[in-house]
Parts: sequence; structure tokens; C-alpha cells
Amino acid sequence: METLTVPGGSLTQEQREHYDSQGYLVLPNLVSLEELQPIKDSLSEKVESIAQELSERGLIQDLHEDAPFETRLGLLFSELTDREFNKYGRSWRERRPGFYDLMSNPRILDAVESLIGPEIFSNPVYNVRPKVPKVAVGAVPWHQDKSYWPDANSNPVITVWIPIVDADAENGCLQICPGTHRKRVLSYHAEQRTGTQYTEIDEELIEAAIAENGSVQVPVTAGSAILFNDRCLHMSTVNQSKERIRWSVDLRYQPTDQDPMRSHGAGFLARSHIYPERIATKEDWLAERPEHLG
Ligand SMILES: O=C(O)CCC(=O)C(=O)O
Repeated sequence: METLTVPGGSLTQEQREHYDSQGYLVLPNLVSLEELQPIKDSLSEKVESIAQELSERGLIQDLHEDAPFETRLGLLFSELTDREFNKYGRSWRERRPGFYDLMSNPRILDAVESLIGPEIFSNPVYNVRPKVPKVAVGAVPWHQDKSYWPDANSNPVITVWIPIVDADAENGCLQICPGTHRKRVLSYHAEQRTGTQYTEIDEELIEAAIAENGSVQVPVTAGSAILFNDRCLHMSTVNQSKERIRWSVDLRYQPTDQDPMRSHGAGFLARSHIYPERIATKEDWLAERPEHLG
């Protein structure tokens, strides 16, 4: 088996080898519930602002102010259409302080360092996903992340997928087709069934990949992480639970010598042993400064 030679970081040799051979790795309880609290607070503020806007537009009567974070957004959308969900609730990429706290979490960076070394750039493509129960556009079809940046050079971008609540088969945890990270970018098209326009691998190629490699559901508890390579096929289904929103974030990291993908926004230098003084502060990130100038 091919072994990685990058020293440092927090992963064991066995974990690195699993990532290298399967294209993904599960790290149970990587982030504590206390460390998730700042992002939950930011998201609760966001849900409140959506409730206010829906109410001002006359689309809802009940603000569900007493509902917990785990269910409130679903209750707000329960009488609305997929169109509204697509507009307000599908995925968010905003600059809120709690997001930066999580993206800079040392335990996440330690794990990533094991795979790409200590010069770590946080890619501008990150998403918060409230997968609300029973909403068709909450499903994500089989795809490779690299289909979103096919022209970037071939260094791998690592996704770190972290649920903010427990994610399981019922509420639409990730499903992965292991070992597919060694494939080239497979032919894909924009998803048309629900109108999300997500990239989706052509059907016959998905069938062939699953026939060859199988697929695994990857249930994980809140704060656990699934790291995966940007060529590894993955998807998630509609949330079939009664009222549990599947809240998750997908963060991305890459070596600093890779295309910073400016067309997707400003990423930031998250860790550097060579230029520690250039690591972006929260203020840099909130202001979308592409580089720390202080
Ligand atoms: O969160 C999901 O259900 C899908 C995530 C995903 O496709 C990604 O992180 O690339």
C-alpha cells in the first residue's frame, strides 16, 4: 500500500493510509459540543433573521420563537414551497464570526496537516447546510467536488464535513463511494429533477462506480468529522426524519501553492509554519481580505 510521507499533524499512520486508500476518513468527536456553540449561535441569529423576513413578506404567521435550533428552521418552512427553501434555506456561505472559529479550529487543522503538510489555505468554498425534513431540494446527488472547480490544478482539496447535530441514515447523512478518489473527473451534468443545478455524475457512471466499489452510509455524531478527497464520489438523500434538521458544515482546505479560487470568494491562510505572521485573523476574514497585511 502507498504510504504518505507528510510528517506532523494528528493522524496516525493507519488513519493516513485509510484516507489514502479509501479517499475518506472518519474522525469521531473531532470537535467538542462547546466548540460547536459559536457556530450554532451564529446560525440561530441567521434563522431569526429568516423568520423575520418570511413574516414581513406575509409568508408565515408563526415565528416559532420557542422552537429549539434543532427544529426551528424546519417549522418555519413547513408550510412553504421548495422555491422558498431554495432561496432562503438550502446552503449558506456567509461571513459570521462562529464560522471562522470553526474553520480555524486547531484540531481540524492538525488533522489536515497530516494529509497536506503545515502550510494550509482555507478554500473559499464552504457551506452551512440545513437539510430540512422532507424537502426534495435538500438532497445532494452523486458528485465529485472537483466538478465544481474542474480547471483548478490537480492538488487535492480536502473537504472536512462536520455535522452540528447527529447525522444518520434517517436525516440524510453522507454516503460515499469508497476508493473513487483515484478516478479522473467523471462526466457530469447539472441536476434538473428538483432544479438545484447541483453537479451530478452521469447515471451510467454512478452505476458502474457503485458496482465496482459499493457505497457506504457514514452516520456520525455532532462534532465528528468526515474528511474526503475532492474526487471521491459522495451524495446525501432527502431528510426523512419527522422534524430533525440535519445541520452540517463542509469546510475545505488545500496546500498554499494551489489555485486560491478567487472566483468563489476570498479564502484565508489558516496555518503556516513559514509565515505565521500572515495567518488571517477573524477580522481579516470577516472583511474578506484576501491576505493578512498587518
Ligand atoms: O452535506 C451534504 O449533504 C452534501 C455535502 C457535499 O456534497 C459536500 O460537502 O461536497
